[in-house]
Amino acid sequence: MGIEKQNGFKEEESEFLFPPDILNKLDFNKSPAVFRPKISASNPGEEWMVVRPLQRADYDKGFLQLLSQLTSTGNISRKLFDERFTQMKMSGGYYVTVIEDKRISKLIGAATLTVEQKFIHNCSLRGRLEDVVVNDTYRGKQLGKLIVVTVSLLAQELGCYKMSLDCKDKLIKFYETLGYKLEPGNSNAMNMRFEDSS
Ligand code: 16G
Repeated sequence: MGIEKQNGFKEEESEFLFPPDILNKLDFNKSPAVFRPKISASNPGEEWMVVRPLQRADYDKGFLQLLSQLTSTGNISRKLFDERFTQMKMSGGYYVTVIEDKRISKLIGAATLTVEQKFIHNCSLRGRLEDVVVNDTYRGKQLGKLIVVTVSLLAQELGCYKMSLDCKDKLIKFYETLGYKLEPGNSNAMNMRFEDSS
């Protein structure tokens, strides 16, 4: 099935936001995270699970419902989703990565790597870990670890000199086990909010 665009251009719903191969090549031995049992992006532990880039069709696979477990998503129409997907793909630097339960065609985990281009550090790149969410009915399958380590290794693979995140205080310990550190004197996240929510 395809989506008919206004300009008549047909885009496949299976279209990926970024090439999937790069995820399967990630070397999980490079991460300080300990997995018991051992799993990775290419071998997530269950044959019904897959770790892959976001697809256009994920609008129908509960992507937004999953994100709403993290924060407010607002009311996003298919058209709006589709436009944002296209913009992210065209601009590059957006690596929205998901875990799907293929038995029910539903997304059960997601995390985003965004890559910022810099002048500093010899025109380097900085990664940001964003919008990490796992469906809590899938507890005990190491999915939080799996999705965060996947995008963190991806940042390293893409040449980022560091990867940053902000999170709730209660999650600090979790991220520390995956290699993130509160840097002494340099660990504050500050926000200026321009809207209540939407
Ligand atoms: C957390 C998320 C951030 C997300 C924000 C949404 C991680 C590591 N951090 O800080 O990515 O955008 O929550 O909260 O997932 P907000 O709606 O209050 O901005």
